[in-house]
Amino acid sequence: MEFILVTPLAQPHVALIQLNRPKELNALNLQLMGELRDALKELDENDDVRAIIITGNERAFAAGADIKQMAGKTAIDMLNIDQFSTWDQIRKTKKPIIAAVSGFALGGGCELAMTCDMIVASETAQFGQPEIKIGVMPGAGGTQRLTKAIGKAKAMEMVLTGKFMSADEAEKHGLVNRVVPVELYLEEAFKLAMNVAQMSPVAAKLAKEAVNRSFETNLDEGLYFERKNFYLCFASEDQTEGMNAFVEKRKPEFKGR
Ligand code: CO8
Repeated sequence: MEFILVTPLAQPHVALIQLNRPKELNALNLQLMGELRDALKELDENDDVRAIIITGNERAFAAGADIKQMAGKTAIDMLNIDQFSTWDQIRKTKKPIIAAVSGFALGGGCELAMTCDMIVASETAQFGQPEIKIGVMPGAGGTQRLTKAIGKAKAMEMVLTGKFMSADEAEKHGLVNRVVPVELYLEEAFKLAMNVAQMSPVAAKLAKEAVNRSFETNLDEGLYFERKNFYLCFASEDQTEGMNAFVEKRKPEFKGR
């Protein structure tokens, strides 16, 4: 891996992926995205990993797709490169993913953070979809996920003017889970990830799938989907363990089975 650093067990059951093109503010070139896809697939298949953190560095989570790599491309080049199949695979990661964001999360960087399940932000984080300033528009989910997260008016303003949103504003509008001082954002992301990692991995996967389904379906279908996943939990040893532990007034030991 050239552009990302992967630590499968940075903490018990928690993996860390760091985007690592600091000079380019972690601009997401095709190779980086391919590496990220491959790393997530591996971590998804690793039974010891129950939650994943994606981070950048203090200055930038990621300043977007690599503009230099895209600049000379034609529509047909873009079609043939088909970079969004990589994004689709990332989206299908079953384990919970937390974005730990400091500094710039712009364009594809903001879209990557929103592809994660939760966002912990440093107070220096800035979110934006500034593609309009370079003559294009969001292409990796920005118009959809940002609108669902913060509502039409705010999303429209960001997408049409390229205006950034501060961490505090992002928290106020429901884009991020919490904002902490810059020296604590990674620690806070680990706290959240370790909290998730203590739960049943089976239930976590099924619950993530059900929450995400709410973006793609109507209430009736969503409730039906939720119910099926709820029933499926009862096929797991974790359900027996979790409920027995409650009755016996002890801490459950989930095995992910
Ligand atoms: N692509 C390539 N290089 C970048 C990018 C980028 N997105 N962002 C920054 N860099 C490079 C700069 O070119 C510069 O390199 P060099 O030193 O070689 O000139 C280096 O990073 C440092 O950047 P700056 O000197 O510009 O740093 P500043 O602190 O002055 O400014 C900004 C920081 C405001 C973040 C500024 O760099 C900027 O505006 N960057 C571009 C932001 C942007 O427009 N992002 C959207 C890109 S388009 C997009 O994301 C489409 C998504 C849909 C497809 C997703 C597929 C992955």
